[in-house]
Amino acid sequence: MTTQVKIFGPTFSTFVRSVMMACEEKRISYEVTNFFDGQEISFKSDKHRELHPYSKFPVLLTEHGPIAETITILHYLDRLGGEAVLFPGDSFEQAYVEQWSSIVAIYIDQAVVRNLLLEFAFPKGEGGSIRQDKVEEAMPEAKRALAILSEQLEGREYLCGDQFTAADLILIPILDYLVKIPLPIMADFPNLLRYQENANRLDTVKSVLG
Ligand SMILES: N[C@@H](CCC(=O)N[C@@H](CS)C(=O)NCC(=O)O)C(=O)O
Repeated sequence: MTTQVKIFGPTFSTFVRSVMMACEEKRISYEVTNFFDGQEISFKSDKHRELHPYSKFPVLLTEHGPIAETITILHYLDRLGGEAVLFPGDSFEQAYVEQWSSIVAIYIDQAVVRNLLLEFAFPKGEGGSIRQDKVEEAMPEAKRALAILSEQLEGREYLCGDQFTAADLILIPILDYLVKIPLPIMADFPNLLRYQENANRLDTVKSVLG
């Protein structure tokens, strides 16, 4: 397989991981890089802003040019063809996957990643300590997010039914971090634990998250 796409962004980013897993699932060869047009791009630089107006990652670097925003990137990769389909089904079913992809990427990400996980990953307290007040502040919304996911997973193997979709690609890297923090926040949600354990057995997930 020759490299078809390059992914700009750090591999610790949940969204970068979603795009990496999408490439694995679709068997599209990829490379994660900090280079564009032979030039190293530093985060938040003018060049980064040219790739994404809000200097976010991932950005997919294609032979036609850069594409930003994870869900858009997943749609693009899906349209490249291949056996696995990230947005499967008829137009209603595809919209349902898109709906849950957005819910996870916007609301779940805010409540779980931005407000809670980032405090553990990049602690901003005195001497680099975790700010417990920020953690406590984040807990109610994080638990509400997990309750919403747990309810959606009732009677479903994957987020949108019995097929692995783009919505799962966005959710799984978030849960992977969540089970690793020293807080038993997932323990109250057996549906989520079951889902996360099953996800860990998938080759696509293993190849990126280990
Ligand atoms: N809506 C964007 C969100 C991307 C995003 O927030 N990425 C994070 C990394 S996981 C980021 O760029 N963080 C750096 C920052 O916000 O300054 C997408 O779906 O791709």
